[in-house]
Amino acid sequence: MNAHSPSHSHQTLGILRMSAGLLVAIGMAACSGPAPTQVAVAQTPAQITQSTSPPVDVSFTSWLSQVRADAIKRGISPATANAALTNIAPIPRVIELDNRQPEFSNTFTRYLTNSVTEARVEQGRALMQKHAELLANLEREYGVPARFLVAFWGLETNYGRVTGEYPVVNALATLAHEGRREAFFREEMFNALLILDRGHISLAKMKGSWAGAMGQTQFMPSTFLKHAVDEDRNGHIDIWGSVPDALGSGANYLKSLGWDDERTWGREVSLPQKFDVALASLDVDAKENIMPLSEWSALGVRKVGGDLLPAQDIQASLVLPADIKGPAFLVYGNYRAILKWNRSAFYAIAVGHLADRLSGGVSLAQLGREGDPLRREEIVDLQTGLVALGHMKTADGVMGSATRQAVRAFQKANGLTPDGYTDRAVIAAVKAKAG
Ligand SMILES: [Ca+2]
Repeated sequence: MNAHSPSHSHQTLGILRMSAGLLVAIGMAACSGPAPTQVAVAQTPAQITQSTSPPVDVSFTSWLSQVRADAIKRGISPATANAALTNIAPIPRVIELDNRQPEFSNTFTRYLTNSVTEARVEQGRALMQKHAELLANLEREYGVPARFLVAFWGLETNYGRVTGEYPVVNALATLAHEGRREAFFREEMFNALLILDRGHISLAKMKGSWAGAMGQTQFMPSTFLKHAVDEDRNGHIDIWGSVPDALGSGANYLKSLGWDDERTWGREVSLPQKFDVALASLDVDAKENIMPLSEWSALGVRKVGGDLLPAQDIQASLVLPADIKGPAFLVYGNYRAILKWNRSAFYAIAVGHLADRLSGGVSLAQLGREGDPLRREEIVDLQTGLVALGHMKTADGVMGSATRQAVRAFQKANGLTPDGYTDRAVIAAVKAKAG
């Protein structure tokens, strides 16, 4: 399971993100177009503080005293448990965000344009210079190149600028009490208490996203406990305020996810005129048709611009995040390491592409026009038709792997290009066929 997005992301190709930085990045984009409702507008601390003094919620209060007792039984000091779990109330905004269903699907072009901006590239390059020594040490110590560490940093929190303003224990208590995923959030809440107990951060400074992702790397408390490191060796792991601790923790985490320092993440490629588009992976993990670069070469896949692919023994799969006319990527093992950080193809490509840009790479060649985001009802319509035609089992309104596979099956059965991509023409064709 993804280390910091506890829900939704297992099915989506980049729709929901709970980390503070990306939500704001998407939020800014929403100003210029139809506003996707998955946008979480950042709250000011004042709004959040206000929401913690509502009428007393009896069920929450009695639940909380039980949780407090459990925490102490589990070895959390009474002082920490009492300070963190007394006089708090559910945060209504957190429940609202947790229950929110996206009204629109995101499009790759929109996502990439908003997450890899020129400003972000420039700031990232400047920060690579500023922290050159630290980054070189981290690369030596953990085997993760500077450009990737800085790319994660940029996408998660806009380089530490937007780390979330929700009090983490309170937010996690809200989600655990709400009950949809109680076991997960309850455990994360205990983990957060353990971090407080160990003195890494004060209760007042333990802030994060509404779902409990913390600090400049947006680690969930469990990820913090397993992978965060005291890189500046001052006795505290401070992924909120210490850049060495934040980036060192990110590097240590990526190392644990199997980062291969001999390789990059993948590359944009160009496909030949005649190409079996069904070779593209539709599952989120990009594990279909993994083949050596030499085989992709033999099929006519080239670097953007027409040069031959590197003559190296690299296993790669093909990802088409938009339709067949959009950009194509051959992705390697590190792409899947990025997916373990956040299981979203859009995110993984954005990290890889931002890393490339930070080290002087050019913009994507085939980014193309920005497609229209699909409304949730349109996705449900499509799925209802696909269910009727026997291509999928249930209509859930989420554009995930199952839907893409079903679309591909429909396309194949009807002589259409099987890229698994949904646009309004495909929806119309499915509806016409399903009657
Ligand atoms: Ca430290």
